[in-house]
Amino acid sequence: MKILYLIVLVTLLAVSGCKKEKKEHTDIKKETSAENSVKKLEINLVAKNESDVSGSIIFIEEEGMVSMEASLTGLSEGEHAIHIHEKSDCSSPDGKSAGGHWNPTKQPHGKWGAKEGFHKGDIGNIKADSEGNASIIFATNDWCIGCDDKKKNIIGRAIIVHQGVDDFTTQPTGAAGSRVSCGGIIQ
Ligand SMILES: [Cu+2]
Ligand SMILES: [Zn+2]
Repeated sequence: MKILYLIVLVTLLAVSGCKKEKKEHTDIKKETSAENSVKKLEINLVAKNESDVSGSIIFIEEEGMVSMEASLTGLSEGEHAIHIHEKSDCSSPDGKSAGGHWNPTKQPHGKWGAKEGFHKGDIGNIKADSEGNASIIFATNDWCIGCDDKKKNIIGRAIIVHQGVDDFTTQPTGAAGSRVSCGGIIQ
């Protein structure tokens, strides 16, 4: 009997051994680089209030920082306010369809970074040369491109460029005058 048991045992081991060999190894490590992906968004600005001001802006989000690189043409020489406004609606001829300054944190209007407060859309002023060209590079970790934080997400807002200069004190607009260019921040 002992011998029979031994034969059965050896046979069972041999069969299970064969099965194990046939089993494929699928535990290859999966790459998890998706979380570190770079988000990029390019928008175009269109002229408003019968101006000639147009341009393009590239937003890039990388490792929690959003950078904005804007280049504009058709401006009058000198400084012009540039803000993020509430709505990505540039349909009205005066650009007022974009609403007021984007201000999700209910702060007073001001200069970016001011301790008295500032809107999340208070980018500031850009300076146009004698040819009417202007460019600006701006970066902040207070924005995001399409995240769940409503106080940071710039998607659904608009970039507005004004004829006048932002004085950083007049509430709630900075007394920047009419809107000469508008671009919806949409994907
Ligand atoms: Cu504005
Ligand atoms: Zn403002």
